[in-house]
Amino acid sequence: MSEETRGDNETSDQAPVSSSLNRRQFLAGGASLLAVSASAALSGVQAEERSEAIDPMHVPGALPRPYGERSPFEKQTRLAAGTSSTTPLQDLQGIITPSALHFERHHNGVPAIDPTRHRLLIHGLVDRPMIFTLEELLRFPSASRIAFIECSGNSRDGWGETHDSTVQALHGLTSTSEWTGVNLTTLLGTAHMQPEATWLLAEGNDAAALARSVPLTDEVLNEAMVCYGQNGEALRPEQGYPLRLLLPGFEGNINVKWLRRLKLGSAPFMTRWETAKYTDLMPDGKAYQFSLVMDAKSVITRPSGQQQLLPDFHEIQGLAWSGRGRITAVEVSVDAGRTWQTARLQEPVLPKCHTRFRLPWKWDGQETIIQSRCTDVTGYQQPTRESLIKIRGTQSSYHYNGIQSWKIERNGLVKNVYV
Ligand SMILES: Nc1nc2c(c(=O)[nH]1)N[C@H]1C(S)=C(S)[C@@H](COP(=O)(O)O)O[C@H]1N2
Ligand SMILES: [Mo]
Repeated sequence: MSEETRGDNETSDQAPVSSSLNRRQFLAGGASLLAVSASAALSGVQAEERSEAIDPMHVPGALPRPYGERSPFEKQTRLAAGTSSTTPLQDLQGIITPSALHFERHHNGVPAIDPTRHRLLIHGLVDRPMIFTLEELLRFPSASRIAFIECSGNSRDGWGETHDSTVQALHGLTSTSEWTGVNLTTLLGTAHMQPEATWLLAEGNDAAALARSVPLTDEVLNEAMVCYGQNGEALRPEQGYPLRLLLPGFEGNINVKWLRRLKLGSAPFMTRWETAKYTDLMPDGKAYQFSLVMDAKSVITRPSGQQQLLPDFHEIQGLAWSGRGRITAVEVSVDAGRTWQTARLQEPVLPKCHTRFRLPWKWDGQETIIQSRCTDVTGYQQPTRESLIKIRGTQSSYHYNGIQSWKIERNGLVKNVYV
């Protein structure tokens, strides 16, 4: 290959192997890649020649495959703890969470559901009780919406003592997908919902039989969807395959997965999920029920807990979201909250959706604390931990949205701290 051609290729999609990589390490790490992706192209080539063939410009690449996998060099994963797993927020790009990394929360495991046998029942205060197959639902006019889902227990460690942790472990019970399905009102119209209907019971087809009451406010009627699609394909089993309720901005648990039943009523159904669980204990011993909307929250994802920085240029990045609508501003402090700078919001900025923010920063190597705080379309500003606890006390398990503080130590290590 001539030098000119090589020059052209260096600016093409296929970047040359970095010369700073230790060749031996690279070959060792690349062995499995070769075995997996280039095996067809390389069959019959001797082992030594394979090592030489690692230069992607000198060997034909892998052939097309029916269902894609990420590069074997990419290692970020969900982090499972009991019946939930967290999204690696520190590794995400843009605003969409890959389906394979969407956080999971299930109260009694992920059911295996045959979509041809799955049914959705709509009954209660309707003139025409209906049972839908998935095939029938797929024939209704469809809608798509990019929205975050967040478990109300996300960030719950904030109610307790501070401890060394990562952004994934602390705040990773939230993810964003493009959801596709049928608007709830379309189905309620088909079943002829009666005017007295003001609440909806949504029940899942899993061993937890999770069931929650949904108030039929204008907002819910305008935005709720019965979804079968996620990021361009069918829902993942973990996200409710083959059907889930989507209530943008509402706490995770009311986005009922493996949806089998919608019952219309004129009062909340008071399931155990809204009495024994998912209430917020206040300092006076009373509990809030039906605290359904997720308030605005933001968190710096890079740099974040347990990462290590060099005193150099960095782009601070993070995510902000609000269950009440669009994020209108994110401010970042690099001096423990004394001064705040406006971060740039990366398009698209969508309502009830993760919004990425960015701010260039040169770390001078001095110990400091970095924070972000967001404002949503209602004018609500994310509170400090102190002001949140002043009102809510520390007995809550849910709906923690205080400002996250990351301390940068002199050695560059990033620690979760309270200020
Ligand atoms: N049927 C059913 N739906 C469910 C759950 C469940 O256990 N069973 N968990 C809920 C909880 S607590 C949350 S936070 C969200 C999580 O959605 P995800 O697993 O798709 O991220 O699903 C909700 N829907
Ligand atoms: Mo949850």
